Amino acid sequence: MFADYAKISVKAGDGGNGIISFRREKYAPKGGPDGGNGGFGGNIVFRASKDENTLRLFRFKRIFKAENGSAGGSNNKTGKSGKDKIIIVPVGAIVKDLDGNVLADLNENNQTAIIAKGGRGGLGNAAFTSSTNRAPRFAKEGEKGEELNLVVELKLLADVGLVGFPNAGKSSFIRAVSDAKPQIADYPFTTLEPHLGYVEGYDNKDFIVADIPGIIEGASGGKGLGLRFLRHIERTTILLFVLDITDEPLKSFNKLLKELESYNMDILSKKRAIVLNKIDILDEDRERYAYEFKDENLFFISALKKTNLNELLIWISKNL
Ligand SMILES: Nc1nc2c(ncn2[C@@H]2O[C@H](COP(=O)(O)OP(=O)(O)OP(=O)(O)O)[C@@H](O)[C@H]2O)c(=O)[nH]1
Ligand SMILES: [Mg+2]
Repeated sequence: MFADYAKISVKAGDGGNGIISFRREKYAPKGGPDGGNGGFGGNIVFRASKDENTLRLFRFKRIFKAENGSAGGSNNKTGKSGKDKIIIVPVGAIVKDLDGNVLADLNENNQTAIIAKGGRGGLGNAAFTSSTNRAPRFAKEGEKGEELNLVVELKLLADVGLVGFPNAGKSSFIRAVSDAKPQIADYPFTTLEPHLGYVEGYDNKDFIVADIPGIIEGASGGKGLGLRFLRHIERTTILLFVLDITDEPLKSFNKLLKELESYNMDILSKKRAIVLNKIDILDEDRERYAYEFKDENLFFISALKKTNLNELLIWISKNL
């Protein structure tokens, strides 16, 4: 399962019951009504956080409940409100009901949305006191909290998408420039699900980079992990082609273009840069590459050693 889609259930807290109570004081046997109201039930709240990258949380936990409100007390005491349940999701999460209606579209860091409302507390008998009924013997139950089944989707709201063959160093790059911590290893298809990294760009132009699984020749025909992850980068402004400089980058680039072309031509009209990675191993023939990639924006970096990253980040900030 890939963590960009999850079905969950939520239940907001019930309101606390109002209570029936009468003052009992020494020497005042017939005290007035003093039953307090119940407290509010807690809400189910979603909050977007740039520190969260996937919907992995929902893999093992599918049911979320907020706290119930407490019952009212004697002496006109209102019951304690139940605590909200805050569900933290990545920026770009969309919360829908099962009919597909969008309940929240969380596009910004720290944006919150109340998805299920806690029940109101019931009124205690004191609240029903009136000139005609000075000693009401009834109180109300708290309202039930809303209960919903939800679909949470992660629309990767990335500004920059990484494409490349497996092992080119896409995940290493996103690790080097952002706070994302995807796995890195020297075998293909280390990355099985998309990751987002939040990058502090230049001139306060922060941006989000999407690391997606590697693409291989034949991916458009279903080879490897196929091309389905490309939908996550369809809406990015910029594509970075991350190519291993030690492994015939021009050939790789042409193969990648072919695969992308068969997926969707529009993807090729995006602004893009060629990022030749692993210059710590091999850094020769820059002129040849400049010639081979002459119509492209070309960068030479080492994601591993964090070499020449600034220049690229500046270019991205300027081109967003
Ligand atoms: N020497 C060197 N090795 C690198 C560099 N960048 C990545 N690597 C290594 O290349 C291997 C693959 O790196 P990843 O970042 O996992 O590559 P990826 O493109 O995310 O690969 P997939 O997730 O499998 O598509 C790892 O062993 C990295 O340590 C680099 O700049 N220099
Ligand atoms: Mg990877």
